[in-house]
Amino acid sequence: MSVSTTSDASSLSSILGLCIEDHEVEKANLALIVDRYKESFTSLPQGKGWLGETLYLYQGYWYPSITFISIATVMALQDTFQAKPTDIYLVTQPKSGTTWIKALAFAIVNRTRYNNKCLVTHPLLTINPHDCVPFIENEILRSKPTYMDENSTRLFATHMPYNSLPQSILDSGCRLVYMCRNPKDVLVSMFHFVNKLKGDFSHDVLKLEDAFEKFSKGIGSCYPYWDHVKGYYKASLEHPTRILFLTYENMKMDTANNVKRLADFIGYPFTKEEEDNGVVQEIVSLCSFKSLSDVNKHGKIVSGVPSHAFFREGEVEDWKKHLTKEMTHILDEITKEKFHGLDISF
Ligand code: PAP
Repeated sequence: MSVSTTSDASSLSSILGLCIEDHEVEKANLALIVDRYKESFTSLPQGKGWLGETLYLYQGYWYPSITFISIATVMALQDTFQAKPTDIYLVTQPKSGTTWIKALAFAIVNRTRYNNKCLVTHPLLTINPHDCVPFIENEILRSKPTYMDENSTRLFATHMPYNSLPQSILDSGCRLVYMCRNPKDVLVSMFHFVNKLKGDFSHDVLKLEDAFEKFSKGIGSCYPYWDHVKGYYKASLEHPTRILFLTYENMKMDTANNVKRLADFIGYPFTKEEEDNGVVQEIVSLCSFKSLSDVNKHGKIVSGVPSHAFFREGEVEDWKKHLTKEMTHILDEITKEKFHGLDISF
C-alpha cells in the first residue's frame, strides 16, 4: 500500500506555514520518524482529516502522518520517551483550552523567577504560551530539546490519549493535568481554527456541516473526542493524586480557585503571604484571554502557526451562535450516551 505522505505533507506544510527556517530541523526529523514507522502504520485503517489530510486509526484514535501531532511521533514517543517523576504533563484535546492551561501552569511554576523582577519581563507578556511549554510530540523532533533548565520541573503538554501514553509517563508517578471542554464548543472552535489556517493560505473553506459530521463520527486528529475525555476521567478517579481533571467551563467560572487548585496539585501551592499579596489574581490577569490575545496579535509560534490563531472568543457556549438545533440534539445525544454514569458536566 502506498502512503500519501508526500502530497499531504506539502499541502499541509504550506497551510501551517511550516517552511520557516527555524522549523527545518523538526521537519527533517519528522520525515525520518515517518520513514522509520511507515511499515507499522500504512496498513492501519485510513480516513480523511479536517484539512483533507490522510488520517490513520491507531489504538482507537485518528492521527495524521505529517504534522508534529502524528501517528509516527506517537509511535516514537511510545518507543523512546523517558518521563521523570517530577515532570508535569498538561493534557488536552485540541481546542479545549491548551493555550490557557499552558499559560497558567507556566506562570504558576515560574512565579518566583519573574515576580522578584519587574512583571514587564514576564515571558507571557511577549511569547505565546505554546512556545513557553512544549508538546512532547514536538520535543522528540528537536535535535536539542528546548527544555529550559535540567534541574527545574519539566512542564510539558500533550494531546495523546491516556491509553496511548508512553509507559514511562505512567510508571514514573509524575502528575498529569487534564483539561476538557464542552464538545460543542470544541467543534466550533476547531471549525474556526481550521478555516483560519485555510483562509490564510487560500484553500477551500471547510463547511460547518462537514466539520460537524467528522466530529460527531469521531474523526479528526486525536479524536474521538468522547473516548479521549472518558479515558482521562476514569484514570483521574483511579489515580486522584496523579491526575487532575479540570474543565474549561469551571476554569472560566472561577479562575482564581481553580488556579489555586492547580498550583496545589502540581506541587507549587501559594503561600498565605502570596495570596494576601494578590499573586493569584496577578496570574489570573496575566493569563486572561484579554491579556494573552493582546500579546499575541502578531507573529507566529515556533511551529509556524500564526500566534493570533489560538485566540478567538474565549467564551463558554459560543456554540449557541453557530450550531443548528439538529446538530445540537445529535451531539447532546452522543454525549449523553458516551458519558452515561460519569459525573462530567460543562
Ligand atoms: P490548541 O489545542 O490548538 O492549542 P486551544 O488553546 O485549546 O487550542 O483552543 C483555543 C481556544 O481557547 C479558543 O477558543 P474559541 O475558539 O472558542 O474562542 C481560544 O479563544 C481559547 N482561549 C485561548 N486563550 C484563552 C484564555 N486565556 N482564556 C480563555 N480562553 C482562551
